[in-house]
Amino acid sequence: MRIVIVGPGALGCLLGGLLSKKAEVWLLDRDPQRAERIIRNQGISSQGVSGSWQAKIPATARPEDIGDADLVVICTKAYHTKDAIVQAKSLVKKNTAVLTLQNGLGNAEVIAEVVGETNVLVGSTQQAVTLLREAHIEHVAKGETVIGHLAGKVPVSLRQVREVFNKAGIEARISMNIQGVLWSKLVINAGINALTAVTRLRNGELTRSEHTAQLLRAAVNEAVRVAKRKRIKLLFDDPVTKVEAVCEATAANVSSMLQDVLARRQTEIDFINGAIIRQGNSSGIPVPVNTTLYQLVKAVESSYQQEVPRPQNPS
Ligand code: KPL
Repeated sequence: MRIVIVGPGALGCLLGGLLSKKAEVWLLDRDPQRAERIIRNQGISSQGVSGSWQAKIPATARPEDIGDADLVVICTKAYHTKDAIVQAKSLVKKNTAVLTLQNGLGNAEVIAEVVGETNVLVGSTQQAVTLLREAHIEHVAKGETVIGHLAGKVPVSLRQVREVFNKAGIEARISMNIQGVLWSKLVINAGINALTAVTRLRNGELTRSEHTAQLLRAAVNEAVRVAKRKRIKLLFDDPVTKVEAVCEATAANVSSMLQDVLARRQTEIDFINGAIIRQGNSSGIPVPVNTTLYQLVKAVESSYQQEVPRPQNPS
């Protein structure tokens, strides 16, 4: 099976490295210089819960170097989805599955606009991984990956993807309730990501202070009210307890949004708390805490240049 991972970020590197033990894997990058550096530096290296490993994976910014693919996994930031699938389009043939494991809502629909709904698989993963430096990751915690088909079918490709993931040690299962899967991850991200980005805390710290714990609960409860109004069937009965458990399970992790803020990058806030706000507005559910978190992250993101530096010798 030829697998192309689009986007060598934290998750892309993890999946690429693990899958390369069981399949032919390529990395497709939008940045040709970074792709060259990845090849020159012998691929991807990782430390953490899956042990220390290195994976020599070919990387390129030119899809024509690859030919075609059996599986394309989109691992870019949500705001790069359109560019990523346009770049990868020539790899997608009649039987190619295109899987999105990105955060937030709307990625699968953007992909389907470019390659058609039939080939699109959607999923969500609870793997916690940090990009320490280019192509070097820390695998902080393992977690289940749930996949499904955008139109609710079970094409052969879905079973094949589950099989190759499981063989590579990436625990995966198929769900017919894919909207529930996406919304469940959205609720988790809405509770954790923005709050860690604003406070600069690791996931595990959020439940240790009553102040952040209260905000987490409020953000989660708002998101759940929106989901219920939209008749989404979440994967857990007690969402607050679930999100607190994710904080514990990924206690040492720097959330993807905090990683973005620390690197002074654009965040995925528009696709997470921003999505809750849009869906809340269209269903008449007030979401004041999500709105405040959204505004705060937007303020941080738009003012990296204006940050007051830490004093050299604080007294
Ligand atoms: O998905 C995550 C993220 O950081 O984006 C969680 C589950 C919060 C793990 O850090």
